[in-house]
Amino acid sequence: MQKGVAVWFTGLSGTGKTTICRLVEAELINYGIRVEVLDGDEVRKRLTADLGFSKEDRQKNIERVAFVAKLLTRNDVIVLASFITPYRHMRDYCRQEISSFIEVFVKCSLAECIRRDVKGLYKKALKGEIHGFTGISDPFEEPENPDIVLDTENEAPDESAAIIIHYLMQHQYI
Ligand code: GGZ
Repeated sequence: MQKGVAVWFTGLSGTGKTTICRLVEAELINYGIRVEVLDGDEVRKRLTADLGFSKEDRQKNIERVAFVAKLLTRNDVIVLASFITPYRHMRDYCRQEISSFIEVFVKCSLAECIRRDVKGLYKKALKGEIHGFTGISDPFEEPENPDIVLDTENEAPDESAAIIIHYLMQHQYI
């Protein structure tokens, strides 16, 4: 048995949201659980390709994804959503829309994200080549009361994934 829930990973670019989601997904598939990943990078190429990174567009992006997550979770799919979701009001909106919702703060210092800079986006943002980049020239409001905090500066991705799996088991979603 499984119970639908949206596990919503929020955090800066480069904190490890996508990596952790994919590890959790693989583990759940192993257990024979129905799971879908909604990831910013992929969703923005398809469902929200018309949107940019202004506050309004980010809001629309999250609203559309929350709608999809709501449909899936009410059909008892486990949804792993990985979006920066930089504003508190956006995350509160998701919590209201999706009746079963777990907020996961993927925590990592800006300095470490800049050091990692996997996609070279921070370098560009720091040079002013990308405007409104979260953490550099756009805000990220840290969650005040997340259900789970993953400290990816000090945890390996598989440890973070194990925390999520443990939480889902403990709360009888899986
Ligand atoms: C933040 C940006 C930006 C700007 C492009 N600001 O590390 P990534 O590359 O793969 O993840 C980031 C992704 C963020 O999309 P989201 O849908 O998660 O954002 S939001 O929740 O705010 O709607 C990053 C890339 O897109 N990216 N430009 N200006 N991230």
